[in-house]
Amino acid sequence: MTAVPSDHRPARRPFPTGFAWGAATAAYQIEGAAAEGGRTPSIWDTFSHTPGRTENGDTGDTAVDHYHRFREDVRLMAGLGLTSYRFSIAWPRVQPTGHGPLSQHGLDFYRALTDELLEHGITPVATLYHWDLPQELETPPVGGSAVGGGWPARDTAHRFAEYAALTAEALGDRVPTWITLNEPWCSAFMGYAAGAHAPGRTDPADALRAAHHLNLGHGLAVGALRAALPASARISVSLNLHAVRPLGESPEDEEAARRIDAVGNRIFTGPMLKGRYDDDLLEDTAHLVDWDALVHDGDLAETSRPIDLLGLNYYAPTVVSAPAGGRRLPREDGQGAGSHSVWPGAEDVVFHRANENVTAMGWPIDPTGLSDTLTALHREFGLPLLVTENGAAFDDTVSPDGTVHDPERTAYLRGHLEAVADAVDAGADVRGYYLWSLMDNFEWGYGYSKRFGIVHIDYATQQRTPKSSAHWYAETIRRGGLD
Ligand code: IFM
Repeated sequence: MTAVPSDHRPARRPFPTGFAWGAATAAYQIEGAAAEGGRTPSIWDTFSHTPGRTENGDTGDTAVDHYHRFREDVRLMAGLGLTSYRFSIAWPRVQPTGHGPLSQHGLDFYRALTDELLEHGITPVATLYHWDLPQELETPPVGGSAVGGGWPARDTAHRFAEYAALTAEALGDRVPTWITLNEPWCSAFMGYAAGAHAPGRTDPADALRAAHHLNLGHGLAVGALRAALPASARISVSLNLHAVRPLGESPEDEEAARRIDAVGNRIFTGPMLKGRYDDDLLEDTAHLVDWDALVHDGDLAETSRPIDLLGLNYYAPTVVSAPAGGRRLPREDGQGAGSHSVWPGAEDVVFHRANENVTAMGWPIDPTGLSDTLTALHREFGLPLLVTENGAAFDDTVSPDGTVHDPERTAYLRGHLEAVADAVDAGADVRGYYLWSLMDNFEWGYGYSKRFGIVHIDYATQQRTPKSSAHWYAETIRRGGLD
């Protein structure tokens, strides 16, 4: 990367000493090399290769070829001055069948990546699960085997803990911070209720089962990680908590917000951080799933094993109001109002999207949701916090001189770092910020049509070009805070 001009001014809003200035990515979104080194298909390979599932039929087969270009990418990170990098480990690359021994080939890739990071003074943060379940664990079990059925099946939680233990034993000497799951809400509800994410299933009861088994898998993995890692290791989870706001002040709108908070947020924070599912959540979803049968004795002690840091992924607030004409009674079969809704038990709640001041995803730009959520998490749980994702997609263009000028992204990042500073001022112990994303990449169902990176990718040549937001971020890091 070319040298970044610096005006040597000190930060007006300095961040705490030791604050991690990071960027985040995920394996399927960047690695490519989908069939190399013994990697087997994940549910996202199957889903993206199914016609009609992703924009333009895009897949992660090649992505941004990070598997072969990781050294160049680490040099880019070092040039920006990143102090930490959050990546995810592809489960089907290190444990191709989803059970049994690990692949040395797969581990070698992550050993080389983490060595390269450490040599450049960048602290690795590894996420164990960013949505790429080995396909063999999703395919229904055959011949009396317990393995398969995806996250609605209890066995998958145990498979995840086994994978976590083996991976931590292999890489624990070089990775100080481990994140169990990324955005389990998306895995459960986008994957098994709405069908918009892999594996593309649309059964609200299965989505709730998946949510519990993700909670269980998280807790079992925390136990396994503690046993495998040095005492100094830190363990976390990344939740995309919805900053839910009622549209108006009516009790009906407040009730709509309560319902979304229950199935959007507390379905994970409850079991993970308090050892319980709240009664209102159980009541809202009782017509869909038998919670007494789903949650076994001892499960909630597992799900709530203590973690060291809580990771928050934040992009935009969620504004809701009461269903027009009043709440619709659920049907016994869970179908009816929005049968492919991503909100089981709250299908009739009305969501309000903004038309102005939005990103290319149509997501409203409102950093107050970030400061509010960080402050609320600090008050409720008292844990050290990380912002493990935050960023924006815009329709970037390359100028004739080859540069990419993205002032909207810089403004977004600046506004959200201000929000982090506000939360710190209010007492929240925020230890780091990982912007999403280091590079443009495969944005799931949107394929390559949405660009979140601070580094532009020319997908035809794989050329990397830091955008103006990258230069701004580098200067912010150098200064240790906001100008
Ligand atoms: O690209 C995703 C990421 O994989 C998970 N969090 C949200 C990002 C933007 O949609």
